Amino acid sequence: MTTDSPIEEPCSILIIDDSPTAVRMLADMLKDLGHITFATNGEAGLKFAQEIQPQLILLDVEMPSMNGYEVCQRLKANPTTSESAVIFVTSDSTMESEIKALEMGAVDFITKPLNQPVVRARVRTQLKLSQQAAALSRLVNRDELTGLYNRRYFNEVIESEFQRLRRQELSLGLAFIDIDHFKKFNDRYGHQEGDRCLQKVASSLNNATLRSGELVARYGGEEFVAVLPHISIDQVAIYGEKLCKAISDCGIIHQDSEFGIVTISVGVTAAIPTSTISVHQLIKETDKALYASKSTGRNRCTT
Ligand code: GH3
Ligand code: MG
Ligand code: MG
Ligand code: MG
Ligand code: MG
Repeated sequence: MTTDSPIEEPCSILIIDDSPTAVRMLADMLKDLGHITFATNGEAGLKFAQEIQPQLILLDVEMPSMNGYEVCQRLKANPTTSESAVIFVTSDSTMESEIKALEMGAVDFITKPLNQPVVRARVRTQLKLSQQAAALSRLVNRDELTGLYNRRYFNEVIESEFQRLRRQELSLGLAFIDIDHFKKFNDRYGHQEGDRCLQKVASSLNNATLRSGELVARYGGEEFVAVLPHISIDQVAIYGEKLCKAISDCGIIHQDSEFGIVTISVGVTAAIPTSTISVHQLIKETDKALYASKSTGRNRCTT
């Protein structure tokens, strides 16, 4: 990795500094490296960071009302903003303040007066690192064929959501989704067409799952799973019906199915997690509901 090699993907950089002159200088130095936004106080900076979730934040230390250290602390404490890399930019060049900044989770520390090549080199390095981290996280958490989250990530989310909703005494919904007669689809149309069908189904399921906090994953093969926090059993049943309709509306021809098109069967459950039920039981219940959909005719949702 060299500092002048191109940055591959569009990056977003947020500058938080109370001096408009400093903002202008930094923006000018970095304008070709990404999309630049700025805020001239900590509160506005936090709000922007939450909205745009930038790869990189250049953060001034001395600012009225909320200083850079406090801003950094809040950024790191909030899961929506904690992944953004923070570089402190300050005229305080003492060792103590550098240590303090790094201890707060900053990845680098640049002192004023600003030296353009140094600023650019350090910013490029962080942008590259953040791109590599994003690529790695895609590899670990996503399914290659469909782009959906994979089973590994689902396992992680269902465990943490189960614990969170147990503490909050709120309901957790789960949906299992299985394509009907998919073996026959492959047999007639070929494996490549089968892959394209999986991609279409995956994207329709994803589009039908819009609320924040909800997630659809590929569980394996032609099976998918959705995690739906704060949902009642009635609502989760409506969601399951909506999925069935979304897939049949795609109208993917399947001559060897009794419906003439590709359909799915869905099983759903919802429960408030307690100490007497486990994630494993919730999954088993949902799987049982899916099996009921299969054995009573397919292309339907069962609770
Ligand atoms: P049912 O309606 O009972 O669910 O029947 P089914 O044929 O869908 O179920 P079965 O479990 O018998 O077959 C699943 C098929 O899914 C078999 C397998 O070849 C196919 N499959 C699994 N993963 C992939 C994939 O990544 N690509 C393709 N093209 N096919 C896949
Ligand atoms: Mg300042
Ligand atoms: Mg299956
Ligand atoms: Mg199937
Ligand atoms: Mg099977």
